[in-house]
Amino acid sequence: MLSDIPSETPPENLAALAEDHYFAANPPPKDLANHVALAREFIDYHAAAGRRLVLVTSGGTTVPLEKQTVRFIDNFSAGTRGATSAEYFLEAGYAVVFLHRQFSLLPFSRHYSHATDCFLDFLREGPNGSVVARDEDAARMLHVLRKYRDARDRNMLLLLPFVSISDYLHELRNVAQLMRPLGPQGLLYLAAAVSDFFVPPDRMSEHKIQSTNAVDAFKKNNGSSSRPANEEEETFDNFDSSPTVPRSKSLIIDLDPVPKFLKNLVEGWSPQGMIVSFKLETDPAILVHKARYSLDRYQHHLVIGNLLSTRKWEVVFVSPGNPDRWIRVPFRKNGGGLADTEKEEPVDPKSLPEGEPEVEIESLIIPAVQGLHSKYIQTMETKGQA
Ligand code: PAZ
Repeated sequence: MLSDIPSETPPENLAALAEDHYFAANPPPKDLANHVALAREFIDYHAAAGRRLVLVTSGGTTVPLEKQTVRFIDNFSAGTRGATSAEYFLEAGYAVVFLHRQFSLLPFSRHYSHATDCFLDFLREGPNGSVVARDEDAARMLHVLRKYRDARDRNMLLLLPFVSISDYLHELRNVAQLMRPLGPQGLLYLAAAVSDFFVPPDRMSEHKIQSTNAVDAFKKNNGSSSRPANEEEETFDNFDSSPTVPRSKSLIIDLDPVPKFLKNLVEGWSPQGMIVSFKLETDPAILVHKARYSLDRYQHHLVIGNLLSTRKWEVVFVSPGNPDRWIRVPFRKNGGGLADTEKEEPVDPKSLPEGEPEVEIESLIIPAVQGLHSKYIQTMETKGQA
């Protein structure tokens, strides 16, 4: 537990101690060794080719409530940002490690895996019992298929799934450390929606949390009956006169904060790679402030701020020594006129047109990140650190 760390510990040792405590207490995912082997081979292959490589994290992390997990806390992220960004990074020539929430959106297949875009809707029966793409969808599907095949055939994309917050952190730490030989050619693009709270293992129930007191009575009676030994006991629901209706329990969940490992990532796991984090907020008034605060606190290279309601329309780049830079897809306002894409404050969500933007904002974000990455590599080379 973090509370075990002695209070007199010097601040510079706190991050390392918190890391040791967390990773010792929270077991790694069962596939970690396999994922590490795959990632090592992939990274070494691209490092030997002198290619840029990006780790894209994507999707939400779960917070299990039980060790044998039946219930967990989750968040909204479908992995759209991560899966879409991965495609544009591939287009820009990067090799991509795609660390994603299991069953969230994947590069390429994302075009056909949504409930609204079921792949079956794009198919029709062809001649002699065959199945072919519908004529109106064939050209686009062929375009996506070619890009997918190219990425696969040239070994440019490695998919690594995670589920829980601790799986994610174990995977992130290992992959980031494996990226060290890439030096500044390595880019970490952290778009996953990572939980800020979790149930520490020493407070986590082994078995499914019970919703009634029936099992307590059963255990008290040494397994002979679920009825209370004494009818006076408050084991049964007092709104029901029948003594066979167990009392329903309320559930109070006490969550600890997840340690912030961005400092460890920047200073220890991947000290030469360029690190881009995302900051999600819902209140436009605090977005830029929170992004700037994160940058100052962790001393990394870029924070991309976005608001839940407008994240497909605009983001803000916050980086050291630069003015905030808003990146926006061009759009016509609800009222009709073309919106000011240069505006230096969040758009009013009410002014946005209905539905999805015509341009994917990642097609603007990735070239901008690539430009900053080029500058970063140059600076590191000048400093003699590449
Ligand atoms: O997965 P998605 O496309 O629906 O959402 C993307 C996002 C909002 C999770 C991402 O852009 C982001 O902000 N990630 C970091 C979230 C955070 O502050 O932890």
